[in-house]
Amino acid sequence: MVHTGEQTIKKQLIQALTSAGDDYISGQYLAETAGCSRTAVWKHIDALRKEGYQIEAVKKKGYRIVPRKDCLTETDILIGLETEFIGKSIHAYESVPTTQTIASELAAKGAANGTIVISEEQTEGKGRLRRVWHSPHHGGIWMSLIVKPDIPPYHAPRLTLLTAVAAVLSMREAGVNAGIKWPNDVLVNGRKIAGILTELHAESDQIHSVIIGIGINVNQQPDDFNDDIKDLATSLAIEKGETLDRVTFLQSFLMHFEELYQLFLHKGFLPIKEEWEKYSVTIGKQVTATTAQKTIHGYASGINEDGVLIVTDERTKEEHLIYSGDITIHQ
Ligand code: BTX
Repeated sequence: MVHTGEQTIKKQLIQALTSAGDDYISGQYLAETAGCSRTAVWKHIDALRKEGYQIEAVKKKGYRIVPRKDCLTETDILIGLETEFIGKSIHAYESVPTTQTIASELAAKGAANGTIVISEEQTEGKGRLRRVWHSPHHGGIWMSLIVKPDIPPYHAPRLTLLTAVAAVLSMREAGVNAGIKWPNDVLVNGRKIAGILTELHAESDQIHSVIIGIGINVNQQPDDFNDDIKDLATSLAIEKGETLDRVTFLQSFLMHFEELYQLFLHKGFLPIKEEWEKYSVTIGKQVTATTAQKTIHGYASGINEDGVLIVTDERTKEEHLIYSGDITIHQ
């Protein structure tokens, strides 16, 4: 993460170099475009190389960028990102154990609302309940988003549902018909394409931060999935039959998230709940709900204003509120 002024210069340099394509452009031209000295151009080109850009420098000709594939760098994500505050501060890594821990540490040190931590690979990606989240190199989007909403801590689970809606909207925009399985699985044709893990840092009546971890399978092919998830998982590329530009997809996700987040803060949970129900694949189905205490077979009739699933027992007709657990859907 760098200061805004430096980031603006880097963005301008990348845009100028990219639009020049195969041609070299002079240091002087770059300096004029970015409004800085030639020494500053050199310094920022050096910083961009460290971020992973391949930029050639040839005497008397100038600079040229080597096109590269879809990398989730801070500069690439910021170019064209139209949000106000979500994703405006980015910590991008090549490989980390889990983005969740880094985000928690940054939040404790006062990271800005909307900061994201993203990595090309996670070696210890976490799911819920100490499950593993497979996060192979260059296949997906593994990201933790820090938000600091002024809401009571017990409302924080609503953000999980909101995030699932943002994921579904960005997937549908990319041409993939995703749905939501309560509480947080994003599915396509019954296979998991994304997972969400929300962690709360709060005192009894006040939220310090919410760390929303989201893993989205973007460009994996069937062989990229481990044996244990081969039959359960899918990716956007598998569903669409072509690879996607992860940066564009991420920008669309962040935009949808910000819109829904603002809506939630200003208008409450109802509009989010309605969107969630629209894309739910659980509501209106016969399900088996397994919680730590019990197993219920019944009809999933809806969610309440806390995002709690309502299941009506088939035999007794009693309504059960499912706060957390796993759901099997029977067609
Ligand atoms: P979950 O507990 O709902 O799902 C975990 C289960 O999903 C696993 O037990 C496995 O069966 C399956 N699974 C594991 N990896 C994948 C995958 N890549 N695609 C499809 N299915 C899979 C869901 O937990 C929460 C996931 C959050 C992941 C993000 S990534 C960024 C952040 N950092 C981090 O460590 N976790 C979050």
